[in-house]
Amino acid sequence: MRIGDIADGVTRGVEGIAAAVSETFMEPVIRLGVTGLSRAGKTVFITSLVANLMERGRMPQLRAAASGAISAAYLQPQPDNTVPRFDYETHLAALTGSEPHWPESTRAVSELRLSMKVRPGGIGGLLGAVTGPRTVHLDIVDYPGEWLLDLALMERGYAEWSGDTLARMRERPGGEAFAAVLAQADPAAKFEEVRAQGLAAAFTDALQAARVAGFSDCTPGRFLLPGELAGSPVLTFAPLPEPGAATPRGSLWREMERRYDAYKAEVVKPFFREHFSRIDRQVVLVDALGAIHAGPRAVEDLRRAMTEILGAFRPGRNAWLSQLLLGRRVERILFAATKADHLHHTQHPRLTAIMQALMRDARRRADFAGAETAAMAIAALRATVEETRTRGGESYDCVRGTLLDTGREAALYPGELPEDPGILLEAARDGAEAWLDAEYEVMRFAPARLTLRPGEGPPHIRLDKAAEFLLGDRLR
Ligand SMILES: Nc1nc2c(ncn2[C@@H]2O[C@H](COP(=O)(O)OP(=O)(O)OP(=O)(O)O)[C@@H](O)[C@H]2O)c(=O)[nH]1
Ligand SMILES: [Mg+2]
Repeated sequence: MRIGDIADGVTRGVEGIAAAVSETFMEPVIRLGVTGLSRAGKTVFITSLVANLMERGRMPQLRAAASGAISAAYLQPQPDNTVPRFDYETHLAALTGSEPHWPESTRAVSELRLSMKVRPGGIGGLLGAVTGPRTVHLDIVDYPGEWLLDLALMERGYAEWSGDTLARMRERPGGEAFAAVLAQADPAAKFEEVRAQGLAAAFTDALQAARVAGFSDCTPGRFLLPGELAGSPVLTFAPLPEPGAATPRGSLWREMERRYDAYKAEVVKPFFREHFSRIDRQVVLVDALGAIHAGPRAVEDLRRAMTEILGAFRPGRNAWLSQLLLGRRVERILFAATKADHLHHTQHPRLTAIMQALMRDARRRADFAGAETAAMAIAALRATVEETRTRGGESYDCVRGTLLDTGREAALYPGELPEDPGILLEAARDGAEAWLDAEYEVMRFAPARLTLRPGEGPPHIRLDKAAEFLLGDRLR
């Protein structure tokens, strides 16, 4: 075996030991991180992507699928033994069964391995004829975007974090209720567990209220998604106003500070070390339509969250992270606005333009260079069909689907996004309370009942284009 073979990662049809060795060491692996804030569409995205990579009839814009270079794709046991497996079969059954419904919300990191047989150059490709097909493993890792936003905590001590968080909460839903609980606590008084629990519970409620109202950055991330950490000291703290004088030992402030530091050391760090540091390609799913519906403040908050997320991928920004990554870095990052099937296709370019403007801004602010980035509008699972209706002599481009709340069919007009994304983003930046001259309806459709032909995955919008950006170069 020549060194060149190893470097190319090409598997040859050799037998015996050489084949076993190649299995372990030579088959290329792409580690694709899929993230987004809660309800952004991660589970639906992964399920539909995997289904559409296994049955590639609806993936013309993924070149390796269109050319026939991918000859087979199949699930295999994942490499990480202690990470929960992404429950593909259950999620697919939910989406494509006889009573289609959206999958359950997921609360933690999970992983799935899809292996693909790839013939370089596609069917009849000269290279493929020489080297034979090789196997490319795609390891998909689903993790909450909230965990990524926690990186901002690493650079801040408890006092600074408390100050920032209290200021931010004042302007958000839930902030007042928390302030009322806070008013009864004296940071310099002796620490009492019950008081700490009350504060943490009120703080969690406020984060939840902000999330429900469409705000993106509701960190610390595990307060919303505690999993098995629920009730533990690392999740039993809250921001406090800094006492003027030095805080005595054993005070509420001191213990809260200690728990905040423990959260960073024992929750945030392990995630970045064990999961984040190994990602090659990343898709960040964004419910941009949801934020637009929620109003200018939510859009401004989304913009800030995107900057923070991009900042996490910027090598060198954070000394601790740089040391962890040792020069490794994510090669491509896609920001995808999900649920584009809520809009008629005539409005898709506008949603894309909004995403691109948000991303440009995030790149500029995070002073980002390095990874290739792209922004687009997609729907991982198309739940609607398009319809143009006329009323009062005007025609409206609508989408039709089954309403989630009533189970009835309806054609809805979502409102019109502006042609110039600057109009939305400027109103957001200026702190406007509401959009001036437009309203955007939020829609909740149930997944449509499907009859899939052999060779076809579930219907989507531009999932193939997203896959081409994320994986295309590694499948040629
Ligand atoms: N119309 C439409 N709705 C979608 C699509 N993808 C997601 N949704 C909606 O968004 C909701 C959340 O999608 P999920 O994939 O569960 O989102 P998630 O990011 O995994 O959410 P958590 O696990 O709770 O963090 C779904 O229940 C759907 O209502 C899509 O492609 N089209
Ligand atoms: Mg999920």
